[in-house]
Amino acid sequence: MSISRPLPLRQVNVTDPFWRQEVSLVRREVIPYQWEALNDRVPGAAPSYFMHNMRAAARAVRARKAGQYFPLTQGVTGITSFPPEGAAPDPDYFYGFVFQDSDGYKWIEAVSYQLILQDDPALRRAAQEAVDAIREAQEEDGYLDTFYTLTGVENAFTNLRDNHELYCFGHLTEAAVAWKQATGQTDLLDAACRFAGCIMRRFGPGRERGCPGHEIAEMALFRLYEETGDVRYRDLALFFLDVRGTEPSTFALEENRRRVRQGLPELPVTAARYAYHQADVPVRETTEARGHAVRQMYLAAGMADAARLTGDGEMLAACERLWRSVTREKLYVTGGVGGTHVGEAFSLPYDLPADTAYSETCAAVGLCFFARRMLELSPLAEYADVMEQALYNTVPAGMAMDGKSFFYVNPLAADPAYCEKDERLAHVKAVRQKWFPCACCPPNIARLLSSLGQYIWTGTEDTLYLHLYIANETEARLNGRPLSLRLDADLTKDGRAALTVTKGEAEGTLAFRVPGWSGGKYTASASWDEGLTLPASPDGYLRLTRRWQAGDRVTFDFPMPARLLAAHPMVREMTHQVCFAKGPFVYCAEEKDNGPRLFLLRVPLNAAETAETFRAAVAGSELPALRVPAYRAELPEGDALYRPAGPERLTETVLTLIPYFAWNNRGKGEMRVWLPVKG
Ligand code: FUB
Ligand code: ZN
Repeated sequence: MSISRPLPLRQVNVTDPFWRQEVSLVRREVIPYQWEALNDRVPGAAPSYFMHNMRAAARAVRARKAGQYFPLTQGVTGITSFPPEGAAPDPDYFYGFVFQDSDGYKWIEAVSYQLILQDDPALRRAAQEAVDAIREAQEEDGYLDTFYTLTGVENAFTNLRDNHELYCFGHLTEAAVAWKQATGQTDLLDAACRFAGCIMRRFGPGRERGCPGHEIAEMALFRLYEETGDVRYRDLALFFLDVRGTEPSTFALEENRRRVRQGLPELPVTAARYAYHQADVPVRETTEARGHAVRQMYLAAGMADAARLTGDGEMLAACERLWRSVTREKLYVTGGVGGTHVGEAFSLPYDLPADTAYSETCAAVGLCFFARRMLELSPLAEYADVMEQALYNTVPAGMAMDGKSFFYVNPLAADPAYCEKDERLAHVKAVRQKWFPCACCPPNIARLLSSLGQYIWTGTEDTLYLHLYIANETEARLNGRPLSLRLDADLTKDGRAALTVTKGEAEGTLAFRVPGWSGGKYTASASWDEGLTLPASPDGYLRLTRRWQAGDRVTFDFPMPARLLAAHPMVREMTHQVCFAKGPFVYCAEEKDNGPRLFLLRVPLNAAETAETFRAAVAGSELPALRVPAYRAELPEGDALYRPAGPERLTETVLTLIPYFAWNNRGKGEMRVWLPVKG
């Protein structure tokens, strides 16, 4: 393993025309909007109850400390609590999902990254208000989870499988580290460490066995360890990983304890029942991505951190198997994961339906976490290819181009007439939503995009790896010496990229990924050698070692023609269908450009060669678009449902395709990524 690490966010200024717009959209629209949502001030949107719960929990903590009575929240069913229909919320009650705290934590994390990029006193004040509210909601022993504080803190840690308090802890910790890095303040970090202390008094080597039902605490604890240097956090993360999937299942044991209290018979304690939670086998024995997709991706990211920090070869091998399972059998062409809405989960290998897809935005965000960590372990271009696939397609699809509404589920085909009427498609929304009762996705997009700079480069002492062609200015170090770099690129236009050393002098290697979409073809030239020949290493990176100095410039041209893609024949939902891609963008057809009944379109197999590229105006932005000669099947005469098979009658048409992420920004209508091939 040759470990590389992301360059600090502060040192990477994203200048890319496309991504700068996305990152500033998050700052301008999404973050202020989410603050309103967290305060339940968005008319017509589902209330978040985040600040409501924090304030109620703070009153409960104060009251109990003063020996006063505080009413417990009544009416909790399963993992949610809502006011009765038509009733006003009780100010002292917990509302929302059991993991509602995490929405605000993710928001603070996103704000922190934005503050690192550029200070903003108003934003900092809003985040400070949230931080103060969180600290006030913390119990004296460090416990911090408004659900249990308000429903009965004596039940804390009794249902790790379903009730997410370790998940909330994980998000709190991610936020706390980011907040410290942004502001230098340790207020939230102290809260996270006190909560960690409370968790460690209960769980850990020699104490109770247990692990999170929804992963994230693992990667958060590793981050806390790296921030503080306190090895107890690393060891707790390793403990959670080691307990997971071992016998007897801790989830089964805790369930039996609950059942005994309810007078119910005990159930078998075998781990095999917990594939949904990735707790059916020990993590080092994992062979397949399974269960809840976000959980699986967060676990994989935590496992990759463990491999990096401990050099554990078995853990690394498990990460590699998971990677292969996801990318060879379970990945949508749009970089989404999660083939079934049943349990928001990975489905069987090759089961990747387009219209009933789940492809949760959070799961694509989680895939980026996993991919970036795999890149840290070994710079393989395919890790960056997949990260890019998620980043340019499903992740931005989760957010409207005005930053004001969001998709949770990201189908690859949608027909509003069906989404709105067919129960089987109840999870697929025909239009983006202002907010969700379970609002995990919007703040996840915000935190990923706000920290985008951390996905572009990683570095070792003597090598800087450029993984993504996102234009940026970077203050890096190479063999201990500072080097300022500028990358010019705009993948919405073409595959040209230029890396210029703007300041400094240092000896070492710059390694440039050859994007998978270029088909391994490229030309390169350098300011000191116009006809530079630079063979890619087997890992897919072009390496240049020299004494770099201001004025050095390397340019690349990665061919970016329109491509027609087919799925592996085992993907039965895509039989005889194709989709278009150009560079990192996957394209889709929308009703707005192509009329209704998109399923009647037929694409000739030479369509990519005849495709014409143009810039289309979509929701006020200029986007790369394609015009492709194609066909539309005519409806036959008569109303017979079946007829003797024969050639279809086709009419010539011209297909217009826009990037998938931009669909549904021009009103409601049909959309398809995969289109039938002309027979
Ligand atoms: O359970 C917490 C989050 O809510 C998950 O990551 C999402 O899939 C949604 O269920
Ligand atoms: Zn989500």
